[in-house]
Amino acid sequence: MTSESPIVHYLKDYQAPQFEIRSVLLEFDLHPTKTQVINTMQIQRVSTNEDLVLAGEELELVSVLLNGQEVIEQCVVDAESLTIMTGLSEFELIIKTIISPEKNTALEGLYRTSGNYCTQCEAEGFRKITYFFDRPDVLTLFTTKIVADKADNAVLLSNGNLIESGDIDGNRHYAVWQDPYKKPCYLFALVAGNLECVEDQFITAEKRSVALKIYVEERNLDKCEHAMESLKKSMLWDEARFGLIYDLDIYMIVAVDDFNMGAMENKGLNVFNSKFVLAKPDTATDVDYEGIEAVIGHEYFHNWTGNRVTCRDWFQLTLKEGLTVFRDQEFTADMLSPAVKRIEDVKRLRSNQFPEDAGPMAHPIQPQSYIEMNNFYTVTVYEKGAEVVRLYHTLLGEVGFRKGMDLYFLRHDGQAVTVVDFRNAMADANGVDLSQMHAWYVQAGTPTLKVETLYDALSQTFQIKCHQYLEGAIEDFKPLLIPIKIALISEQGELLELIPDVDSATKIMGEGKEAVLRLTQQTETFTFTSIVAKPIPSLLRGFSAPVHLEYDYSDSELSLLASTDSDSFVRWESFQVLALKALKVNIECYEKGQKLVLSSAMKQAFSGILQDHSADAGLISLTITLPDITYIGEQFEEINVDAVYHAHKWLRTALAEHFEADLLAVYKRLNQSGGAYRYHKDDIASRKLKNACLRYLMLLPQQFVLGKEQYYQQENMTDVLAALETISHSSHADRVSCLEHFYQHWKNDSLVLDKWFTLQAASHHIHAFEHVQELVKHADFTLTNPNRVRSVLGVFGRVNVLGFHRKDGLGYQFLAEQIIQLDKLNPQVAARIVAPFTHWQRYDESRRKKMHSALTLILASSTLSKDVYEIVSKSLGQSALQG
Ligand code: B3K
Ligand code: ZN
Repeated sequence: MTSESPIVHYLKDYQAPQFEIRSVLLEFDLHPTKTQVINTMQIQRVSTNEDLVLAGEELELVSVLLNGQEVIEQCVVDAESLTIMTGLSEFELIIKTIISPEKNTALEGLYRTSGNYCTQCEAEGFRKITYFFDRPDVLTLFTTKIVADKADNAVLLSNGNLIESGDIDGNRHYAVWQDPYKKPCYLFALVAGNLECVEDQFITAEKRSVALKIYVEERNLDKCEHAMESLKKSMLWDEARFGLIYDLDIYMIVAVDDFNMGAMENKGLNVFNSKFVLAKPDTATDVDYEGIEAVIGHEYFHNWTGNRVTCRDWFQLTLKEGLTVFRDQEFTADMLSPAVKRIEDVKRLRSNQFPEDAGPMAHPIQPQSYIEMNNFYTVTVYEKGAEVVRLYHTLLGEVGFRKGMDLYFLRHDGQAVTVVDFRNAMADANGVDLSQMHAWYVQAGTPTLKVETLYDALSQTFQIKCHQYLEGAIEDFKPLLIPIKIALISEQGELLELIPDVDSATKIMGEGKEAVLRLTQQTETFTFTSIVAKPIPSLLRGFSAPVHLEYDYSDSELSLLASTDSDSFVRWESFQVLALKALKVNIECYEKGQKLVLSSAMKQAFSGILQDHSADAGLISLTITLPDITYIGEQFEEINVDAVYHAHKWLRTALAEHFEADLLAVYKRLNQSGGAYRYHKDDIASRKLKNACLRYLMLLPQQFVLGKEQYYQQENMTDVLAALETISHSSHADRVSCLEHFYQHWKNDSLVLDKWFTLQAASHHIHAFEHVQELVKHADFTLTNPNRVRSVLGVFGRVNVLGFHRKDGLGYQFLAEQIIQLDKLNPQVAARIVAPFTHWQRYDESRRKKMHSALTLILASSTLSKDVYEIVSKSLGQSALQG
């Protein structure tokens, strides 16, 4: 550890800022190893007499002028702060520091990427640029002057509007940017280098023209069209759906290759991982295209939900992230297929967030403490946070939700606020009491919703009894407000009219054939009348709350729902439950050494779905794809990796064998080559279904040629990669030559090369582990590029069940050693790679011990960052700092 006892930050300790910064002028003189930063702040005291303490790390302090007087001798400087003793109530402070962007491999603060300069400040990176109140509730007006060599830095960018620029001498030039909006320093950005730009414009609803500029390296100029289209669609969508209009005259996006996450919403100057900007049909898959549209939208939507209204402190992160994810989910749903999008989001939530919520890193969407804030940019804060925002939407309806959003902006534009302010706006705008929603913010864990039903033929009533609980939390469990969207279906598959009895009517929203049960107590019963025959309940339609649903459906009920329900989520889910049942049976068979079985219920449902020509191809593809291995594992207290892996593979192979002809027919119908690539929901859906069929067929050795032909014949990356992925899992003699062919073709395109690394790191090949050991020695592998690291080490730990969980523990040891090396360069990314280890207690005893040793090995590293320390120590239960 760098520091013996890491500081723990608690929400309960929050104190309002003691000083205000009226304005700040930042003057950068850029140099790879000696960038000078002059920070001139106009400061006003708010409190009585506290000393001025500014955050700062890894800065070389040159001078401190207080109202023009050098006071450096009277300052106290330590590794994390600068304290200035002064009793003045209003003063100017000028701090001069030197930093080295070139040496910054953590990619936080000001750093270099491909010879260009760029910044990343959220959450607490600004303190690596200059001494400042690096907290989101200190908002100020920024002016930024950048001076740099012309030859290496043709472009000089920062937030806001360019107000001045010019030459200094023959070799150097400068630019001055001014942001008219007050902002916290985490939204500051600077970019300089030799970049080219693609330009367009957007005319706002107020008829103002906004210049849109996407900056990339020259060789990537032909890959920006989709990003630009996505930006224009986002701007239009936010105006139409939320009445939110962009507020500056310029919107810039810069794509960089070395970036710790997806993108960053800096005011007027978004910095993006190039993965979420660059696309051409031959280099990017449908998933990439969709990711670009979603992330461009997400960062754009932050301009209102995040920038105009920001967070009071980092414990409120879900205020901007949960809300902005909800908004980007709705945007993608509107651009593509709402049904497919909802199911994909639920899948992601269950496979990533549910395990996090059940493990040692579990935390509420509003964490109560942290050591390193960057560790809390989690699926819980983001995705579960978005589900909680969706609860308001379900409870209030689109109109009520919009009223709440309008009031939120009316009250809080220009402020740094809390999740309670958001909830109050939603409640007040609709005249309702939403205080019970608080429990969703402070309680970790995925609640279980247990449903039982009772049909009484005599009174023709149908009772739905709902009970909620949280595993392990018996005494201090606070019942959550859970909206349960339902319908009742007759045995013929028809939706029934819902007529609640008098008691239930007050707790049920909606009328007609779909209703929302408002569960507010731990146990409640809802009764419907005039039901002439026992119905089948269609529960949690649209996945109306992030819970585990327990209801004892029979196989025939599941089959009926899977084939006829009008709610696509429930249709999909019913098949998934059937498949899970089948997998559980087979896992048990595998454990007992018995023969594995393909049940007739499974065959019937699979065949029904495959033959359903009326259904959306995207939905069919999602439905025929079995639950993923992580989600299956989650169903067991102790995960038997071998049994889960083998049962999963066996069942897929059995389905492929049984339905070979049908799968082949669908595959051939959809595998039309020729025709230009279109990013359109119908084309995406048919590629998705075709490749889902290919994945099954490639489990049969006699069908290998299909994948090989698709690989060599198709031109769009979606099809090429889907084929190569199936080839990479196989042990076929042509595997090596196909992978080599791809490498030779794409070795100079780093984003495509990432895909080549990913395929091999995820491979089910019997020697996958040895291959991964070779990959980290490959000339194109580097620990300094986060995308490359995630492609190999991230994928290996998360996806490669066979390699990572090798019985001899070598997979664990390998990853632990890589993490120790990576942590010295980039703690933020290293901490992410630890994630697969955090669930060590869920495995068999032998694996538990080996994973524990790997975690202990990491913890013993003499150079451990606080990022990795926090995750590892919490996983080992050595820290009392839970959530
Ligand atoms: N707000 C950034 C994430 C910053 C992560 C800092 N470790 C991107 C986003 O969520 O839009
Ligand atoms: Zn975000």
